[in-house]
Amino acid sequence: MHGYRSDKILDRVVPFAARLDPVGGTVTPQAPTQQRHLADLDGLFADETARAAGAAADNRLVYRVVAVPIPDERYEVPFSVTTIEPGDVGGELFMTKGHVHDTPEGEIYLGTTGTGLLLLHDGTRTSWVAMAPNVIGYIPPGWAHRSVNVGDEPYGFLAVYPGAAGHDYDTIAQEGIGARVTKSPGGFAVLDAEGHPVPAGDGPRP
Ligand code: M6P
Ligand code: ZN
Repeated sequence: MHGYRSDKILDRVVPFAARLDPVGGTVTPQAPTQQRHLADLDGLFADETARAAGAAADNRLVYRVVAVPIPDERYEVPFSVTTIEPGDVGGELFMTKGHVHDTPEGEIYLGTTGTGLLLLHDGTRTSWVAMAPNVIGYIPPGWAHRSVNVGDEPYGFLAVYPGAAGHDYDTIAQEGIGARVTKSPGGFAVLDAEGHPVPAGDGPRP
């Protein structure tokens, strides 16, 4: 029995309900939308020449993140909807930058539109899970994660994560995330650095 807490730090956000618009890829109320165009994604795709050419030509939007106004702070549980457009750079499918959490917190994704793939890497092992509306993807503590649109429509998902998690982009930028996802005749291929297919995750292993 601990009783109620009156710490000011626990009083940053009052109770509220948010509304998810899966088709529009939004949550309301919302903080300013974060957009990532080709020009913002220097070094992300293997074919940097194709990325730079695309940025100079039409600078397409690759993905955007609409978040509720909950701060990324300890004890809070922020959530957001990310929408990745269909497309590719030199055959490599549109994806998020991807990140590792600064503190090893887990995260939950719920697919809302289209089809995607959640790619995960823990520094040694690489795995991925197929995402679609109503599929819940689990990111275990310590696993880097990146999302990829493997379909012809926008791929959207709701993400829920501990506010203290933080976003480390440097580790993936320097060491990669174990695989790249490319267009293939059968749809898509998940290939490691040697060009070998990476098998999908086979379910929970508690
Ligand atoms: C999800 C969450 C966010 C993340 C966003 C975009 O909504 O995981 O925390 O910021 O995807 O991914 P990234 O930060 O890797 O660009
Ligand atoms: Zn995360």
